[in-house]
Amino acid sequence: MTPTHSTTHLVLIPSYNPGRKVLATVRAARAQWTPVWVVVDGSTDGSGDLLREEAATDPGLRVLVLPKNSGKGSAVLEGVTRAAQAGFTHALTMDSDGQHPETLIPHFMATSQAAPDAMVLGKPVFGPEAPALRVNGRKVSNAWANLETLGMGIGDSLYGFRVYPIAPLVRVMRSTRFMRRFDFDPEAVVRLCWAGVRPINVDAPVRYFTPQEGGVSHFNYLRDNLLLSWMHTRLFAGFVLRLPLLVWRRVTR
Ligand SMILES: Nc1nc2c(ncn2[C@@H]2O[C@H](COP(=O)(O)OP(=O)(O)O)[C@@H](O)[C@H]2O)c(=O)[nH]1
Ligand SMILES: [Mg+2]
Repeated sequence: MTPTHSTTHLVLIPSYNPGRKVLATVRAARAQWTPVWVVVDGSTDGSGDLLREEAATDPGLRVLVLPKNSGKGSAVLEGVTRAAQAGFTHALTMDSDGQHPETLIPHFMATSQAAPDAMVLGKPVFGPEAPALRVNGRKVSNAWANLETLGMGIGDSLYGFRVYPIAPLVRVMRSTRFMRRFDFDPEAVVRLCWAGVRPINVDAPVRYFTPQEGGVSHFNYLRDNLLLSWMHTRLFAGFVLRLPLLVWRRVTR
């Protein structure tokens, strides 16, 4: 199969110490799409060199390196800023650790190309192996996100498998110094909804691997839940300020 080539839509993979699945993940994405860019976020596990070697023989792959770990949001912002300079208008973000369904890249891209003003959000379909703590934890974040947007239709606030229109994403990110780490995914959807970017939800399986299978997560239950709670507190305040606008949009739609 030849990967679909695009000059408007790229695949963007933020990557921090991703474990041994990274190369297979990037190759699987490359089998679906050209180009694929990886942002190595200050990784210290040798994956940066591995990816650079791969890019040396694959012109469809580009590797950007941040010298210091700066967080998922920062890595995505670096990637989309450079992508915009290169003329791209949309980015499909996905994880570097094999958890996301690479085979759905063309379908997500086609959905975005048919509705370029919208964002295409993956709606996770969990297998039986998904940890209950993560599955239930996101229900809380989803309830907040839907309240903060007055039910504009966010199917899932946390899943990182998404297509973003780059210009509004860069605009909302530049408007705040937050959403640079694990708070990126939920804050991005909420702020983009506020900016009038409509969500389209598409089902997408998510896989969880055991450490024996090469599964790696940098999610830290206490640290990241505190980060998310603080984020929703901020977003709730933003919601109250925007309430008249959101109500107005609702009634005029
Ligand atoms: N946690 C974390 N992930 C990062 C960072 N920078 C980039 N990423 C990437 O963001 C994605 C999600 O991270 P991960 O630890 O797998 O979180 P989880 O899938 O929610 O358990 C992966 O592709 C990471 O490599 C960072 O500083 N911290
Ligand atoms: Mg992961």
